[in-house]
Amino acid sequence: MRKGIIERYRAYLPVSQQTPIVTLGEGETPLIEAPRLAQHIHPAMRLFLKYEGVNPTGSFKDRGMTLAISKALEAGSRAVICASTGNTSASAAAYSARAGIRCYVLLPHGKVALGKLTQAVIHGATILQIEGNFDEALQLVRTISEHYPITLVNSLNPYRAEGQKTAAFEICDELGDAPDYHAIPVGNARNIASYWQGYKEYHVQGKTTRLPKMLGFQAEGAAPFIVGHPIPNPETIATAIRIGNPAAWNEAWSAQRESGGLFECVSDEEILEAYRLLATSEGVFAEPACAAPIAGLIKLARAGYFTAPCTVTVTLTGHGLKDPDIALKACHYAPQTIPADYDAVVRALHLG
Ligand code: AN7
Repeated sequence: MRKGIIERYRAYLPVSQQTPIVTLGEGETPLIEAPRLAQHIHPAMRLFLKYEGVNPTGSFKDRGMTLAISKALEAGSRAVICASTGNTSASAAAYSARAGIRCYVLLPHGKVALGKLTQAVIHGATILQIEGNFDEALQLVRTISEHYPITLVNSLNPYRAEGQKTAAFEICDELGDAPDYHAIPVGNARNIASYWQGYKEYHVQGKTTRLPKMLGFQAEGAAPFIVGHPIPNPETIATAIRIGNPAAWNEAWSAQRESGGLFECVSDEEILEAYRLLATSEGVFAEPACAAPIAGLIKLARAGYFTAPCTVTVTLTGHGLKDPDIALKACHYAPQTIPADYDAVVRALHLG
């Protein structure tokens, strides 16, 4: 049975025997080697995909949410609130239902993938869509959590980061050491900081011999780390990372600086191309935001960034089924309907 990340990594997490554990069996996600994709990117690269889409609610958010909700319950909280581009709200809604507490959600109107919205609805969250973007929603829920006894479960909640660092532990446990590079999509920027924290903790404990360079990738239209300051109107097809004012600004820069990594951005076209490439060449379906680091690795390799043989891990943060509309559009799918007839099928398949 999957114990969940709190039981698995209890020694590294701020829990006690008194903490009520709210879990859905998150973590232990597959680390999938991707030889075809690696060959496409750089012949001397070994590439591994950390497929976080198979977490209970379909994204990496569950690692932080199990801890945030458990600690909220321990503190006697009866309600939580978050702003979200979709995955945080899906996870918060599910873990709140599991814990038997209320969940309030603020979403940017019209900019949340249907699968994610559906999850918040089915788990019984109270949902409001605001006429504004994620950054504005986050500001609102921060203020509300200061005025009412409602726990904020956005990644400003320190337990979120603690839970999310366990993905780095799993990678090291499986590879036997840290990778040379870790590539990851960046939105509010907590996850890149959490991974870096996880890699550092394992290194200090003597579990690994090295630290990876952290490579953070943003969409061109939502790339505050590339322009060097927050931006007011972020825009990208990868709605998960449609964020202009990252909350973990300083921590993410520290991860980049300390690790000797970098931030880079890719266009929506490059994202969609990498998104299809991942699905067709490796059989892995991840949501568009996850294609940003794949597209980014392709871009870096073309620029000659990778010279020696290296091991690269990529976090695929969310499941592709979250956003089927984009997938069908990206593939220009046009249904072909034919008679239920043997000859018609053979003809339509160009077999005879
Ligand atoms: C699939 O759900 O911010 O850089 O409100 O859903 O830690 O913010 C989601 C972010 C990457 C970026 N990939 O992670 C939210 C939200 C996916 C995501 C990110 C998100 P951070």
